Amino acid sequence: MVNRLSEGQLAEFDENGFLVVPDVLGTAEVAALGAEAEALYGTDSPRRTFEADGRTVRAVHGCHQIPGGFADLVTDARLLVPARQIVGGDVYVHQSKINAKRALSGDIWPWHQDFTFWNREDGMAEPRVVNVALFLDAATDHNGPLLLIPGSHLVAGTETVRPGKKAEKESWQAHLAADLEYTVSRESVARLSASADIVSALGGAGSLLFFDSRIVHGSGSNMSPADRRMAIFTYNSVDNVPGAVAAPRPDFLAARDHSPLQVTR
Ligand code: 6CS
Ligand code: FE
Repeated sequence: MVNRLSEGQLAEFDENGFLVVPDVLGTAEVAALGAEAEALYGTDSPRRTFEADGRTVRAVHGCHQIPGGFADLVTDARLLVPARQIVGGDVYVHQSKINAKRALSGDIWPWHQDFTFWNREDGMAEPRVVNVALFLDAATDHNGPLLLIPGSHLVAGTETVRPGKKAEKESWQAHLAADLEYTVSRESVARLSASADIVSALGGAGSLLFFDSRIVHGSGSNMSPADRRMAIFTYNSVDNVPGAVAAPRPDFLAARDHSPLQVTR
């Protein structure tokens, strides 16, 4: 079937915990999505988060829930078919976001594992979930590319739960800031990167990055005059729907619609 990952690509993903597939979406498609991202960044909403300066947009969440290009993208075969292959079966989108990593101001994402957040905050039991990221801008050495440690998704005991400062407004915002509550310790990062060099996920706009929910990753600040916007869709198995939690996070962080997605284009 068209859009399926090859056996070799799946093997690379299983071994490293991530896979970059270049040039999946075309220039015009990406430009249209980029314009929609700017409109979302400019719309006042609790979905939006800001950098520490309080005015530079850091991300907007739940873009797949808003009618438009990102909602259409989640059932595009180029994303959904590989996501189903990796997860193994029917999936829905647990979470989506467009990280802005703005030019000369986008702040860091400390080393962390995504599954820790979805397990601890949303009640997701198993890592039967995959991130599919679309590069809206080229990711270069200079604009804060995503950094990953190959194979770290297979190493147990890397998570560190550091009681972070709770955001003034709501605790869920503590998990979206540059000062994360759940990070991976310096010692773990040193140990993991001693056995596998840190990789920068570089690629042109329109590339896809698939990454495992347990892989240790992070990103530095953007030192370039170019944004590094990235839309990330978290496809979860319909057999792994989160259980009840004491303090459910907003729908735009932990989607309540778990209906299995079907390819629409
Ligand atoms: O809390 C969350 O769900 C988000 N926080 C981080 C740092 N990564 C996973 C997820 O996007
Ligand atoms: Fe992350």
